[in-house]
Amino acid sequence: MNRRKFIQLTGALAGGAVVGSPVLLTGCASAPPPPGSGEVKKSPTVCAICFWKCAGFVHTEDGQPWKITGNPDDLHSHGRLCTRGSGGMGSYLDRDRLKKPLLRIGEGDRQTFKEVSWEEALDFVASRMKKIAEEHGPDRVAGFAQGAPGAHFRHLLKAYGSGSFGPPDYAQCRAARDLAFHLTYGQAVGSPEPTDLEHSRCIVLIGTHIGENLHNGQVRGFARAIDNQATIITVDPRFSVAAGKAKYWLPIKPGTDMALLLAWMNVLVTEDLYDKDYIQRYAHGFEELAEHVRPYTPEWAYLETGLEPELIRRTAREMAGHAPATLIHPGRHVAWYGDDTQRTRAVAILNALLGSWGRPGGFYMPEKVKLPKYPVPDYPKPASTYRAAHEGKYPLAFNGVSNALVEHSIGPDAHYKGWLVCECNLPLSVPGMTEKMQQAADSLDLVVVIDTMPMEVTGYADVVLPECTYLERYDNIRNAQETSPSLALRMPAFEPKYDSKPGWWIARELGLRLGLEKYFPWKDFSEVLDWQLKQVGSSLAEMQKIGVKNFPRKTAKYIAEGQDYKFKTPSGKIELYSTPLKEAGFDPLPRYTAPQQGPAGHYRLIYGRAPAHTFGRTSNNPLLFQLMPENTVWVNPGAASQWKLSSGDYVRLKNQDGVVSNPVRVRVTERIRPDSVFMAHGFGHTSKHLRLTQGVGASDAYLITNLLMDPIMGATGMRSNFVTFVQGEA
Ligand SMILES: Nc1nc2c(c(=O)[nH]1)N[C@H]1C(S)=C(S)[C@@H](COP(=O)(O)OP(=O)(O)OC[C@H]3O[C@@H](n4cnc5c(=O)[nH]c(N)nc54)[C@H](O)[C@@H]3O)O[C@H]1N2
Ligand SMILES: Nc1nc2c(c(=O)[nH]1)N[C@H]1C(S)=C(S)[C@@H](COP(=O)(O)OP(=O)(O)OC[C@H]3O[C@@H](n4cnc5c(=O)[nH]c(N)nc54)[C@H](O)[C@@H]3O)O[C@H]1N2
Ligand code: SF4
Ligand SMILES: [Mo]
Repeated sequence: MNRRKFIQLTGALAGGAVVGSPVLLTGCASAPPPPGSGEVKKSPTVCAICFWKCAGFVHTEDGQPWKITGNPDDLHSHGRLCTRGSGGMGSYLDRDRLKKPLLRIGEGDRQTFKEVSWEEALDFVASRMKKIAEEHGPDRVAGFAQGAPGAHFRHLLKAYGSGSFGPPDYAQCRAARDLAFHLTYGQAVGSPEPTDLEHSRCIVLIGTHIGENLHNGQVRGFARAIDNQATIITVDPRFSVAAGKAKYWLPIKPGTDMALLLAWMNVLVTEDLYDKDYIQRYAHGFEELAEHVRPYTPEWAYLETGLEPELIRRTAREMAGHAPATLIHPGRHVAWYGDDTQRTRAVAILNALLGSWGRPGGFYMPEKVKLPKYPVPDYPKPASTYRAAHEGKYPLAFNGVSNALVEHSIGPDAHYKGWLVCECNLPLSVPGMTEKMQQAADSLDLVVVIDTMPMEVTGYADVVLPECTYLERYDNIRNAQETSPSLALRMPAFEPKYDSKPGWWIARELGLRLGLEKYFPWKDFSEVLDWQLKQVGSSLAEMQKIGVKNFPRKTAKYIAEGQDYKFKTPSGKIELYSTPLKEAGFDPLPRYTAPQQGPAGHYRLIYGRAPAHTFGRTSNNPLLFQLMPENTVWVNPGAASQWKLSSGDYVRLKNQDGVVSNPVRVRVTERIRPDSVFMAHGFGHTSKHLRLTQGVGASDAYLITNLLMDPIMGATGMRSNFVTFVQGEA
């Protein structure tokens, strides 16, 4: 049964749906119960609605959902959850959740899913995995596994013998930035970003828009900086919410950011505005950099970026005036134009010129708790890793590029024979893969999807395993880098609904069936947590009460004035000039390449976050759906009048390769440049079983067919796609 037909889960399979439940339809799950009417309980959680992982409490009344609030001791949230986190109960209540394990069965030419027992589903997966291991080797199973559940399946796959992982939060998200900072400072930025926003005197946001992009700690730090009258400079072709708070909005011509960054460096160097002591003490390659940026004058940059030379000079001087408390934010979703490592290197270098790394108001030094791992044997060495899919490309990649892994799953001789997908909706989060996903699914011997919802990716599976939501399970302790070391516990507030199970349980059951019991020497994941917590003077019982435990710092938060500090780079210095890049055949200093232009009558497609949603994972959440049911396409008034479009009209978009979108509502606004259109990512779902959101709004993912790959590490640049309008029926 190799050719997989895409299966739309049908309503008939849903079973037990609470259609018309007042909680679902009115969102009154978050309304307080009448006082004193039931037993109120509160249990700690770590929010899983986005990757920021705020700690909070789930409040129940007589075991029924009431509300989720922030934990005041939590450094990620300082006690306040964002809109999405507060609406997290909707993920538990969603009537469209996956409810039972599903197995693909063929009936003649027709394929469908059959509800099966866990026993049958797990036996099936384990037997196929054994077969692949025997016939091809366990390294031929690739993992697309994200988030806290992903960690359980990465453990399983590593124990099995796989070394290929290609999660969308690598090549489609922040990996280029992390490599760039690692090359420059010997340290990746990581998450949460150690940006000392609240002490900043000047914050520069380049294509990152705190406020719509909601990560609680950052929003709070940003708000504090604004209260403290810090200068905000935003560089964005769109007038973002952050731009509304800014002293300077630089509506840059899309794709020319490198020109601006080089021109800023030019001003700092030629006007002697950089931090000389810092550079002399800590940096390597300043002479080469100074020489390199000489031709990149603001006058030169004007022709590329459309930004007045005087504005470029003035903003550079303002940044220098507040240094080192000036923060050029490193951004997060940086997979833009195929020069992403080099562009974020330019951001890293600019920060170095201002002396902001390791200084108050710039970047602080994060610290984690040294939490021992639960003892299990070493993993076997995989016979091949994700590099097999890179074909010698992307030499500095430190994880698999999802697109490359998909491509190497196509055809009878493909490297990969099986996929295990957990918490990744590949069709919407890995652009440019629509046809290739189907071709891969046609070729693979096994596709397992572990999800909470009947998202598009489930349509390619042989087996769908329904995970319970984060409110119904334990996961690994959150041990994230913060201003102070801090641990947080996620524990179940409810029994798993329907026939769903926690990820740790699913991974362990598969492990036992694969003969990997030595990697799972416990019965319940709470044993692992208790053991780990006891190594650092806490316990599961303590954490079940407090949720968050903060520890005193053991290392300094900042580099002291004049301190002899050794960076973890080959030279022990901040590498303005990068020898590792040169040795790998790349520019040791960042260079500018002009962006591709679109066909006539086309507009550059720009996308980004909306405050009420996380990607496509929340668009069917009944509580968040009410806040933002659909996305809109932002169109500049000039373009709108040319195409006779008004706000509220529905229009389809057609990209340079002829791909046509769902109808999407127009929003005519001066807040977008005339050469571009913008829409929020995460809409345009096609899975029929997402009853609220299916067919609502348009998907940027399907319109992104031209990918610009970063040759250094494989980031999939998505911002070189252009659309035109199709009116009427397309
Ligand atoms: N076109 C386009 N593509 C993008 C982006 C973009 O802006 N535009 N952004 C990129 C970025 S920055 C990122 S980080 C990635 C994100 O990529 P993804 O994380 O793949 O994006 P989501 O759409 O949120 O899909 C998450 C999937 O996990 C499932 N899920 C949610 N909670 C759980 C859980 O508790 N357990 C399990 N097992 N599954 C769960 C959801 O139902 C959904 O299927 O996308 C990248 N791709
Ligand atoms: N509400 C909400 N918050 C989130 C998420 C979410 O899904 N929802 N996801 C989280 C995740 S995983 C990530 S990675 C971050 C991503 O958050 P960000 O890093 O802020 O990335 P985007 O949301 O993609 O923002 C893109 C911005 O870049 C602008 N832009 C487009 N082209 C250009 C250009 O050529 N130059 C410049 N300078 N700007 C340009 C767009 O107009 C838009 O304002 O958000 C995080 N926070
Ligand atoms: S920022 Fe919002 S969605 Fe993300 S973890 Fe925190 S509360 Fe949850
Ligand atoms: Mo991301």
